[in-house]
Amino acid sequence: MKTIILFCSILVLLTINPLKADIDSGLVAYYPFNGNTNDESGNNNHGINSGANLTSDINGISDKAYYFNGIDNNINIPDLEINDPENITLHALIFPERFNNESVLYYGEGGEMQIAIENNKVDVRIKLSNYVWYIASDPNPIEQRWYSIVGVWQKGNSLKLYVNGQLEKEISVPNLGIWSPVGYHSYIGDRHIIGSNPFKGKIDEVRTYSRALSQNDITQLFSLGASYCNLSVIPQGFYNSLANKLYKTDAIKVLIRQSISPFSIIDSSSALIDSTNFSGIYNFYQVPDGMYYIIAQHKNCIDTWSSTPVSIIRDSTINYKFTTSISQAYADNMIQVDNSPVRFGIFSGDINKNGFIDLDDLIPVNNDASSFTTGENITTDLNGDRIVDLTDVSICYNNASNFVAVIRP
Ligand SMILES: [Ca+2]
Ligand SMILES: [Ca+2]
Ligand SMILES: [Ca+2]
Ligand SMILES: [Ca+2]
Repeated sequence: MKTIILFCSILVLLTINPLKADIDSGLVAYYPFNGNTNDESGNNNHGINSGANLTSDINGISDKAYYFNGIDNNINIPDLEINDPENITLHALIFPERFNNESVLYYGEGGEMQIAIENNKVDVRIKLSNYVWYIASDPNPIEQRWYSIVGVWQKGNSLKLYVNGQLEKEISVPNLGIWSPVGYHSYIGDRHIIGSNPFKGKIDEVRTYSRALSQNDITQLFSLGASYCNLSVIPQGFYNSLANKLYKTDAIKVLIRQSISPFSIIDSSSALIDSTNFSGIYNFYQVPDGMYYIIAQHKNCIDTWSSTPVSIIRDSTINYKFTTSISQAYADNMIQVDNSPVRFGIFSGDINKNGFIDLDDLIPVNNDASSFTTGENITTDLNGDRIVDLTDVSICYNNASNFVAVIRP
């Protein structure tokens, strides 16, 4: 018996440890900000703090991240040497409060590479030996909330930017080494010219690597300490009951709300819903283990609450399908969109998002149909076929006739 237990323990160790080893391999410096600016990679690249204050982290735990005032705060790393750099990865968790000319993380010893925010967009940039900066910038604007940002440079290959675990931008780079300044220091929250690009907001979990992290590694980094939701939902109008799939994919936002009055919003996350299995993967960082309502939000649908509170636990995944049964929605507030297979959708037609589908929604749909409005992502295009016409009017009219509205606890 003892042998079996020992064998099982070894098996468990073998299966858990490789995961951890992956995201630690090639680590040059790691600042988890556990109450100080120490490098916990074992390489003694400790940071010197100039004015940044300890603050709460992504999980709301005090003194586990640093706040930078956007004027003169920074953390200086005097000797952050990445030897023989041909592959570099920079990572940080950030909560920006300002969106222009911010330097999140500046690697400046033996080269210049940076995570920055400029013109409302986060980017990773690198200066190569031809003195040219190469910049991979997120196409989407950044907002005032937590993000996981990863920049990966592979010499002669690519510069990639990952936001919240997803590859958002990739550019190709010439086969040149990184520009090598002498005597530059590295900084968290600014650049080597102090005060030139001070960051305003929170920074945490800073990591630098002497290797190019894979998508798999980056998914793991993004997942540390999060809880996940695999949610399936169908926006009524988008469903094609002949093809048994959506006309097009679209973004669904998920809100996590307290299970008791006043049902405060604890966290939210957006993802694209797959057009054939109707599911999206959501990560939540700010949700303590417990029971919560899950709310599906779409740009022109009725917000739909889960039938009951659902258990959410850190480092685990919950699966929730609004699509399989009408009773998955609070007060059965959905509509059947297919008989074969049986599927349910959230009501389409709340154009002004006030919680009711009525004449105030029908009028703009009707107006856009009269003027033959076409294009991507039009709010009045209820079935997502890029044209506003009678089909959209009839979806809205039917739901308005039935006085469809948000039903919630
Ligand atoms: Ca931390
Ligand atoms: Ca069907
Ligand atoms: Ca409305
Ligand atoms: Ca349409």
